[in-house]
Amino acid sequence: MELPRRTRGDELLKPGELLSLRQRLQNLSRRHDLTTVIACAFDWRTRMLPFIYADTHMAPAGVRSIGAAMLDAGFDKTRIVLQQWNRNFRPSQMRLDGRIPDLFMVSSMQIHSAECEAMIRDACRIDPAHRPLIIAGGPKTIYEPWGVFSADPLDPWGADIAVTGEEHVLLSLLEVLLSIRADNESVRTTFMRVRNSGILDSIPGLVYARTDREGVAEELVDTGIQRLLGDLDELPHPVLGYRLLEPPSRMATLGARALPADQVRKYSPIGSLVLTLGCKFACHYCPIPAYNQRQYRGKSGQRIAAEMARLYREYGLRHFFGADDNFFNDQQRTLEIVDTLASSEIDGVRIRRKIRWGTEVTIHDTLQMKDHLREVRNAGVRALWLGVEDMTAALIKKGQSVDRTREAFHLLQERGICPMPMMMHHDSQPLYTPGKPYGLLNQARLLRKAGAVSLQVLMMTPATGSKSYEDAFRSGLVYESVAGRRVEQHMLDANYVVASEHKQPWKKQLNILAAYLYFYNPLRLAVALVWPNSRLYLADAGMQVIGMWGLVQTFRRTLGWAMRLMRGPIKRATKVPASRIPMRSADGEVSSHALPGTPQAGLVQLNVESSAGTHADVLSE
Ligand code: B12
Ligand code: SF4
Repeated sequence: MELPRRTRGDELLKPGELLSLRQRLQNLSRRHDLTTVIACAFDWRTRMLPFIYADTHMAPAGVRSIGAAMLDAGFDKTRIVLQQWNRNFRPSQMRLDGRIPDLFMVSSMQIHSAECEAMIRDACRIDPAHRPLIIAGGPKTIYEPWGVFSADPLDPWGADIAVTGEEHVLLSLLEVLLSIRADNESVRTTFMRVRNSGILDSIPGLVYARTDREGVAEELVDTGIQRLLGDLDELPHPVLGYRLLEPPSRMATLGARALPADQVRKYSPIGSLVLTLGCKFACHYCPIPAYNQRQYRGKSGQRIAAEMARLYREYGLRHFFGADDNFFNDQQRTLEIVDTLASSEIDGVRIRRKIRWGTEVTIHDTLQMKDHLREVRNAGVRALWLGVEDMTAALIKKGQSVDRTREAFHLLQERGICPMPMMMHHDSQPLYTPGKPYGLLNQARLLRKAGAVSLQVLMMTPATGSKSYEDAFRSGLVYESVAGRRVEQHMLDANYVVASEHKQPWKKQLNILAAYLYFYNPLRLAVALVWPNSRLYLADAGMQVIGMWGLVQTFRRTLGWAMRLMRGPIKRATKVPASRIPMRSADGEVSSHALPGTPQAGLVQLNVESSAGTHADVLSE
């Protein structure tokens, strides 16, 4: 089920709204000496193809943006801890500026939920009198905010509040809390004092627990779907977030200082940057269009050029990854960005000579842009990840076909841009189809011949916040356990076969390994180096090395699962994984984030059918 859309015309913040909020907080922060730790949850069991290098060599933009917003607001005692770099970090032992922080924030994707929970539990070990205000956010809480709360009196733990939105939601929350914070009062005490007063209900994008018992949520109040920032130029500069990174270490505690500027590039050689957000397509398995409330948001070319130049100067960053959902989504906006970048300079030298970057696009939009791919390369673009999914469009039609995919790949190769296909394996796709382009290996071969430099093959897996999410559970497609092993959240990364109607699902698991092995192997590496057949041969060889390393990890992690799938039995899930804690909106109606099956606070039951615009219908009081 998709996130509901706000009333038409009320999806976006008013122009300038974030700027004035930032200004107000800058004034307010002078009276509050706050220390903040922002942790990025990372489950190491997810390390495998197709993201094996990027997952740890790119300081994530989510925590950096939140850190940048804090620093910009005037809270310079802020530290960002990445579990990717600090595996042993224990929130219960953290000290910043010699004291337990006032705020502890956690950011998590769904697949890193176990680590997110472990960190929150650990933070809850801090004596309540000194405990920081615990705020959870990021892609996990955007779709499943209840996942950071406990309803079990025998097992109390939980965040104080979940943010289901972006920077401005957090800053609005802080503005309210700091405006009413008494002298020497902890921020958490202020929060507890006002939580039940309804004062937070005017900030859309929050979910908090109403309770009288520490760590036990009796009901969750959802203030609704956030308003989105339309003009991303209003965001604080990303250079700020990099100043706050905790240096990599094996310690449970924090270092005395943040990572020095001259070390940033060593640990995070790729800089992820928000350029645009949103996508015009409506793939049933994708939550992105609904999350963005069908809006397409972006930064100006000038702002992007300035950000890249400053990040290059301050940290020596030369490689960037655009956090775009579909960078070519809107041709006019794309051209404005690439033309500006192509004509920009850093220290008198064209940007493309200093900076290389890549991002995500679709086949359809690449072909629409075919006359402009030279400008795209001149803007510094060297790699584009394309959602090919299934070349024959048997899974989803979004303007791709075998010929169109080939054409797009050839055009990109010709222009010196690496085409990086992202494929989706599904139940009806065989491993090999003689003479036809339908099989997975046939497509991997076609893509390779068309110039693909890397390969991503994921299994079709229900995504939270997507249109087809609940149907996958209701129809019995999704597994609960296989051969006695439960499907855990870290396995929802689409590398594991966890939702299938195939009679022999182990074949699907092995097909993915076979496709990767076909693509990444020592023979191809040798060919790439000895008989290069394109100008992109160095990138090709590099990707082969990373690919083989990742493939070893993928074998190690998923082969056992293939064996279990072979052995069985497979137990299927019967219910959508909804909140067990009752939820409601601030005015007592149905919560915007509740999935069907969620108990309604004060009411008996929610209908299991969803309806357009609302997540569930109230059956009875
Ligand atoms: C870049 C990217 C990656 C990179 C990440 C590298 C890195 N270290 O940064 C790579 C390529 C490695 C990657 C991999 C995967 N990704 Co990815 N990725 C993205 C992408 C395109 C951009 C992420 C980003 O930087 N966004 C910009 C930042 C600013 O946004 P943000 O992280 O959402 O943070 C904002 C808010 O969430 C909020 N927020 C975040 N944290 C916090 C914390 C607090 C306290 C608060 C208050 C607020 C808050 O404020 C932030 C500022 O606006 C997003 C889609 C998107 N456009 O966001 C998907 C996305 C994050 N990926 C997703 C997925 C599923 C994956 C994979 C599992 C892929 C797969 N198999 O399908 C793997 C996981 C790999 C791993 N082991 O972790 C999903 C996550 C869904 C979910 N519910 O968790 C997303 C959202 C795409 C989607 N389907 O919607 N990904
Ligand atoms: S094209 Fe990509 S981003 Fe757009 S809706 Fe489809 S899967 Fe999502």
